[in-house]
Amino acid sequence: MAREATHNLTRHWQSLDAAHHVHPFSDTAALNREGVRIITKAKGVYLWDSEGKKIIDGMAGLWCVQLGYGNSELADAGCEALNVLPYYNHFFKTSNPWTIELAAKLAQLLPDGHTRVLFANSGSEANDTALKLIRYYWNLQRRPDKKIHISRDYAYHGVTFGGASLSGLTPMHPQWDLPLEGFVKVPAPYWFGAKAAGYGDMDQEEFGTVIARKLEEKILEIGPDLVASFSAEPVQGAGGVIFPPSTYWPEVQRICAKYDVLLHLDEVISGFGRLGEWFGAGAFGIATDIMSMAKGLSSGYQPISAVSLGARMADSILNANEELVHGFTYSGHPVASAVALKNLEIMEREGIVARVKDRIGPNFQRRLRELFAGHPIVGEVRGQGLIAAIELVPDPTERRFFPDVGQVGTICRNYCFNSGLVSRAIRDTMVLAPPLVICESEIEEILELLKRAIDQTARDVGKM
Ligand code: PXG
Repeated sequence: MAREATHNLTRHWQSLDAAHHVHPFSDTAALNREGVRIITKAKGVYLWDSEGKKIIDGMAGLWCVQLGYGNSELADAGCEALNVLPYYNHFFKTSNPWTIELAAKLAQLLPDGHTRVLFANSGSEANDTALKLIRYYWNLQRRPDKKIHISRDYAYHGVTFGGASLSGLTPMHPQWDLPLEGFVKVPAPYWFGAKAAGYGDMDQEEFGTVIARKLEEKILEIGPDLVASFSAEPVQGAGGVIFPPSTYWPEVQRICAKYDVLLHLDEVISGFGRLGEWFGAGAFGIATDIMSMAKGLSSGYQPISAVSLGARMADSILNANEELVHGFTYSGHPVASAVALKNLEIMEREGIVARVKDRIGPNFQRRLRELFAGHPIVGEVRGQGLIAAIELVPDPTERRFFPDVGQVGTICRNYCFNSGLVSRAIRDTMVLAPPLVICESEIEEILELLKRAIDQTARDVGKM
């Protein structure tokens, strides 16, 4: 397409978008004054917009494109299913080969005991499904009073009534009168923010234990007989890439076991290799009763999610001798299943997870730390595998935030975006989670653009 024609199309699409399309998590009126950027194609770790500008995607879409864009094997797998069986469901004593094989493949990859999966179409649906199964489990145990769902500040578990109620990002609630009754929060194990939150100068290990014990205090305050579950991301993603101290997960597991509280892991971001293990459960040694997964399951090529049941829940639910009154029109969609199955096959064949663990992940983490050591506005670099956070602060010797939280992050994010790098700013924390197939030179390209953006930001705020 000639550049001029493409440019005209940009205006055309922008005006149609402004007239008819309401965007997620956006002020649509403000966005329309600015005009959206229209992404027209993608390959590997790169995107192109309708003006022909090339952009490097440091976020793998929304933390999901594990195999990068333009993988023709994934496209072919989807195409084949579209041609052979574009739709059929699992409601009427039926199934299809792709969904069956996907379930069996997941059972191989999932943590011990997780041999049963239910499918849905998004992370939010997976989490709502998980909440319903948790309720059902306790009803089957004849403990119907166990109904309270505990989760954490800064958690992101989706936008449906259940998912948003579980979420601990407070701006997600007031527009919708959420959270629903029965959803309770405890603090996040956010060590970098601990001093500002009034926890003093505790070291990371002590802080991890203190925050885990907040869960115990909350369970005791509510009454263990009323608490159904604790839901958590192994590493909190959209809440700011919060890595728990090493003491946190062992203590949380002890507490859940002691008070008979089901542990629900949300692996929507941490699953499928992001941390250099198949699941965050493996990365942190967490034994879990129920898990939600989505995003990287299909590398984002198709909307598909799953919930897996550990032995305890599966035994109870599958021996209930009654119909499980739940399921979506598109649960285990053949096309989405075919793509997810191929995605897992490629990840295994190419050793993607081991590559993140042993080579590209450690290199990415080392280079980030080297690059920002001693930087005048970088307070911390944290991460593992191919996920990382860079805290922008007024004084790197103190764990203290800029006064108008979010402003500096937005400045930096805009510099990134304008220079052709997609990075996320969460409050004043810059976040990277590139496709797992990224190579060394592409990492260097991202780091160079990010460094330049952070330098420019430092100059803007008078720190450089
Ligand atoms: N759990 C976690 C841990 C997530 O990160 C969901 C559940 C919900 O998934 P669905 O498929 O319903 O969106 C998510 C999604 C961001 C961003 O800006 C993050 C997500 C979604 C949209 C934006 O970081 N995570």
